Amino acid sequence: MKLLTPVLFILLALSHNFVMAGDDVTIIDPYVRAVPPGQTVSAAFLQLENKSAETRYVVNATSPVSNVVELHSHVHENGMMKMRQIDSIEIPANGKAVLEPGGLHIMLIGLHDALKIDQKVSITLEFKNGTSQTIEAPVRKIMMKGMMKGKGAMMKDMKH
Ligand SMILES: [Cu+2]
Repeated sequence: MKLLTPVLFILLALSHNFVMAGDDVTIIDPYVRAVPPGQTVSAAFLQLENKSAETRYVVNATSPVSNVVELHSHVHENGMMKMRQIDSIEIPANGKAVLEPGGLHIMLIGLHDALKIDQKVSITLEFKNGTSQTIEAPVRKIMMKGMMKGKGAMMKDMKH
C-alpha cells in the first residue's frame, strides 16, 4: 500500500499531462433544446474555452441521435434572422466561443427518436488539429423570451 500511492500519483500526473497536451479546449455547460413530439430538428448549445495560445476550430460534429449534424450560425438578412451552415467555429486563443439560442449552434437534423427532458445526448466535436471530444449534453426546455411573453398574455386573456 505504501508503494502504491506514489505510483498512482505518477500515473495520474502522466495521464493528466497527456490529456492537457491533446486537448486544451474545455466544453462548458452543453445542452440540447427539447422539441415538441414530431419535430425532427433540434439544436445543441455549449461554450468552448480555449486555454491554449493558438486559435482552435471546431470543424465537424456528429451524434447518434440524428441523421445529420451541422454547425450553424444565425445571420440577419433583410431584417430576418436566418440560419446558415458554417464550415467551422472559431475559438480564439485564450478565449471562448459561445453557442447559444439566436447565435452559433450545433444543428441536429433528422432526429431518430423524440428527445426526452434530461436525456443525455452524445455529441462528438472534431477539431481542426485532429483531436476530438465527446460530450453528454442533457435535453433542456428552452423558453424564448418572445414565447414567454406570448404565453403570459394568453394566460392573462384566459382569466378575463
Ligand atoms: Cu440551425
